[in-house]
Amino acid sequence: MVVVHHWDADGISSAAIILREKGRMPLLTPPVGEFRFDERIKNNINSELVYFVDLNMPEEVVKLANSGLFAKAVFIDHHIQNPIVHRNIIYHNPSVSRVEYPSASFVASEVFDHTSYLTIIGAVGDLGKKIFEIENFGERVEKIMEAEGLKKGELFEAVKLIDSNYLSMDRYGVEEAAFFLSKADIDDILEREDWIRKAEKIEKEIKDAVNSAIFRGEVAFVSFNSSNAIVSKVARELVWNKKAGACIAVNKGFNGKYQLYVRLNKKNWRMKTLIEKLKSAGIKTGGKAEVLGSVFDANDELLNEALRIVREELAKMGFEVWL
Ligand SMILES: [Mn+2]
Repeated sequence: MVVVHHWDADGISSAAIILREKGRMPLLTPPVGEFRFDERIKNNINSELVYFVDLNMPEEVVKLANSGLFAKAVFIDHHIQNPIVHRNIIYHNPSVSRVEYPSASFVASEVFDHTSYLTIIGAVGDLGKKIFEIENFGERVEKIMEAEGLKKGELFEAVKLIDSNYLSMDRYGVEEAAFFLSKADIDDILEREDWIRKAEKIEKEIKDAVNSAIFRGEVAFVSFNSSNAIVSKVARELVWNKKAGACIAVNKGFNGKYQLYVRLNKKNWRMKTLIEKLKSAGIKTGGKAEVLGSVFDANDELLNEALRIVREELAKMGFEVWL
């Protein structure tokens, strides 16, 4: 058996639940930040049974199944997606048929009849403090907290430490984290010195970037150099806490690549056209109504073209254009 899991706290805690219930087995995560199965995964899932957890990649899993790399798979997820119907895949995702689940860790806990702090760590990881306001699940989280003697602060801290692995782009660290959680209790997490150091470094980088942002009117612009995957956190901070109407964040030090990230505040959720325009310009971009992210080769011409498009579209939304 093998587990393939998402790199965030939800994927890691869900994988740990499977190890606790099914015994020790190898753990694999995709290249951090990329939703694809690379050669390393394809070469290591040649087995009787593969668990795919918290990876919103049903089509890709079906492709793997059809290529005969494994005998059977169990697919556990909570993202809204096209359900899998395949003779070799057992599909668990209540979000597509019953009620939306906040995390894969809740789905895995039900599939394996498991309850522990791992059940709620994934939900706190995916939703933050919003989880406590979600019908039914909020109360379920509080019940488990009470039974396990956990405080909210401890959960938030543990999530931060677990997520320091993917934020620092440490793929092996992510996989080791899932194994560690399969044996650890929450105090062991809170005491992991190496994770504490990683998280501190990341927090400082985020803070420095946020403080270096330039505001003009409603628009915040920030450019920084970081090998860590912090750009989305920087933009969130600027829009959610520093009250920017729109934030444009550029990371020119992302391991040989450039990252461009744009986030809009709630009043201005209409990013669709901008995403399409960047894509048509040949800039790999993903996103939704309020947010977009691009990553491309470190090339100033491409960046300037991307920024020109961003400027143009933000002006159409009524933002003052000054870049
Ligand atoms: Mn998740």
